[in-house]
Amino acid sequence: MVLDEIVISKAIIERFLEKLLQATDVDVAIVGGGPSGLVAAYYLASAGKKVALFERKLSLGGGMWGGGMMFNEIVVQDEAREILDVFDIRYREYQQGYYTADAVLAVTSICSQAARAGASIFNCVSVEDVMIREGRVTGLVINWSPVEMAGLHVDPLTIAAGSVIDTTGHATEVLKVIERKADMQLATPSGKLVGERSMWAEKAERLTMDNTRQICPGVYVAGMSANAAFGGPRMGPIFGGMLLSGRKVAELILASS
Ligand code: 48F
Repeated sequence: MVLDEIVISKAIIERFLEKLLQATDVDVAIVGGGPSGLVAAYYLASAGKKVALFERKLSLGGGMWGGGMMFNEIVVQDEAREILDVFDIRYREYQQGYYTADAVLAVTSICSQAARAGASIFNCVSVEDVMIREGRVTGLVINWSPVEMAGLHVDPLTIAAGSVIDTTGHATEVLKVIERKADMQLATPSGKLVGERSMWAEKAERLTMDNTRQICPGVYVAGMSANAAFGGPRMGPIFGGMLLSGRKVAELILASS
């Protein structure tokens, strides 16, 4: 067989366009491919939802690759151990209630299961805005990350979504756009973004679950973004809350549809 570069190019272009066309109208659009977004994508796609996940960076996994300070091990507490089992991530007990897992194994396992479950994952794509109709977020405005990075004057494209999840981590990027541009109250006491507080792992892990919820019509928030939105503290390199939050947001969306 003689390999033809043009066939290779056409194969990539056609197959990618199929994927992108499919993603122009989804049940759930997830912004951010860190642990919480990927876990949510897995549970939603496994339940038969049409899911697209957009990640700004070339690599998925968000803040999980680097463990703590680039020591690529993560800590997961007892409550979230069952999620490590779901994704077949090997772990070891460090001391009672604390488990460690290899960060690379954790990211690749969750990512692989999300993709196998049928979620369409778009890396190198940034969400720069939302679409709003009658007081509800109904879609996302997307562009290539290199366009954003180079500051090129290139208009984006838009996709429709039944629900949007902000799993952008510390940045709360979708919520910031909504606060800045839309006449919409968030479900915080002030109706505005509160912003994250300094490190307190115990409190933060608990609050991550409480703060995982619908935050305005059409938009849910999960992971570190949920804590930042509601004024919860950061938790550092313990990842049980992120995994449980990803599952919780999927359950909330499934229960509402
Ligand atoms: O930060 P990130 O890993 O969020 P997470 O799932 O997990 C947080 C932990 O990693 C850690 C922690 C506790 O253990 O505090 O930080 O809540 O992943 C967020 C992802 O969203 C991407 C970003 O590149 C990262 O990979 N992202 C952020 N803004 C956008 C985006 C955007 N506008 N469009 C697309 N992707």
